[in-house]
Amino acid sequence: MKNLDKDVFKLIQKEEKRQIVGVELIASENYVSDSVLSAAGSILTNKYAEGYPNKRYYGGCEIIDEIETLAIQRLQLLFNAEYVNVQPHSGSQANASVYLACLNPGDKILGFDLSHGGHLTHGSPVNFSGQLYQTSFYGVSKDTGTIDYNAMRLTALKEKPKMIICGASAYSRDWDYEFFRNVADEIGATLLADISHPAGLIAKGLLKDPLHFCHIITSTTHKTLRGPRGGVIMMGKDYENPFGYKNKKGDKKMMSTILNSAVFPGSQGGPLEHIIAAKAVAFREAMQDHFFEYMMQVKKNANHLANNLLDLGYDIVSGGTDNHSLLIDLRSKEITGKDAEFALGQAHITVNKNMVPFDDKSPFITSGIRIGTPAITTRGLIEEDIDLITKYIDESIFLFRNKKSFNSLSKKVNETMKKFPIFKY
Ligand code: DSN
Repeated sequence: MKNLDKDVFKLIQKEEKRQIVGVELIASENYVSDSVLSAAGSILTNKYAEGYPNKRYYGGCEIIDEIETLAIQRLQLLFNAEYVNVQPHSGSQANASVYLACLNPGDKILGFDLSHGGHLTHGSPVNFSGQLYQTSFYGVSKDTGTIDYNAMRLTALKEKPKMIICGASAYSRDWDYEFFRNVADEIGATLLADISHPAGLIAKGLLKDPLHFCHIITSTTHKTLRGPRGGVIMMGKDYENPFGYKNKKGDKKMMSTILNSAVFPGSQGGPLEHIIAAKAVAFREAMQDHFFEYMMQVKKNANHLANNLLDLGYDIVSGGTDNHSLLIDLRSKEITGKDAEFALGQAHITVNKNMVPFDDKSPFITSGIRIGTPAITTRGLIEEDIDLITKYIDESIFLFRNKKSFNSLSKKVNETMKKFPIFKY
């Protein structure tokens, strides 16, 4: 390629190398296909298309309309959803749009506690969601590390939130959406499921389907779904105003219309049509049989890694995993999450430090690390390779605690990852 900006492209090449030589264990990351990358890097980035297909505020949108319509149709098929919006720039934007559609500032919401595995946009005081709305939280039980459903119900009955949010950033178990729906019905609340993390597993039927029970679903497209960075909103079969939704002026309107207006013009301007094209490509990939095999292997790898770590004396919150991720409580290993993240980084293994439920350390230090298998599974690692990764994780922590060099370990990690190229599909 001619005329590249050398400063930027040298850095992109360095980052590409980092992604190739290391073990990527951040639960929310993945490697997209060449086709997704090509669409995301295409000339579609040049086009403004405020509005929706066939209802745009700009000329020249005929082809863009076809692309966005493809993305919509494919996402509908993938999740068996009746309503979808593919325009949110991110999961946070998708959630912001849903709140704008359903809530007034000052209304009450009930979400999963960030320090137990929830997400910033589910009511954290440092996020707009905790500043615009009155928040209360549910969490996990200290004994089991799994959601305390009865306590959640009691909080809901006491606080009577207008919206209940299920979904998490660091929770390795499946969700009882039916229980949440019953509680929402008891108090007349709207039920939102943010499935950003497990979306790919849900699409392939490997976890419970929230579209049967939750009024509205939001997701990102770049985690287990393995698409470009972005967000979506969906509704299941009940979508055309079955819950007596009214807009904020009290007029009865279709929820789909209210949600579309909340995305554009409510909270976003021009959609990122290059990203919407890349979403369309990823949704098609996720409809293929090989994506089911991929998701199965992601689960097997996560489960295998959890069992290996348990055998080595690590504490896993909730004792294991149903999905693609696990949360390790490092307190028994006498290392903080921050130090463990650093130690693994020295060995070219990337994770993020993470609070564990009932953590006594700050979010900058933490007592845990979160690990996920979507990215390494994309590269082709299976159970026998996970045995090696487990050894590398354990060795990193040993080397850090004993102040030893990481040179030989990081070389072993790089050699291992050479066998698993990216962009092979
Ligand atoms: N920060 C993302 C994650 O890693 O889970 C969610 O926003």
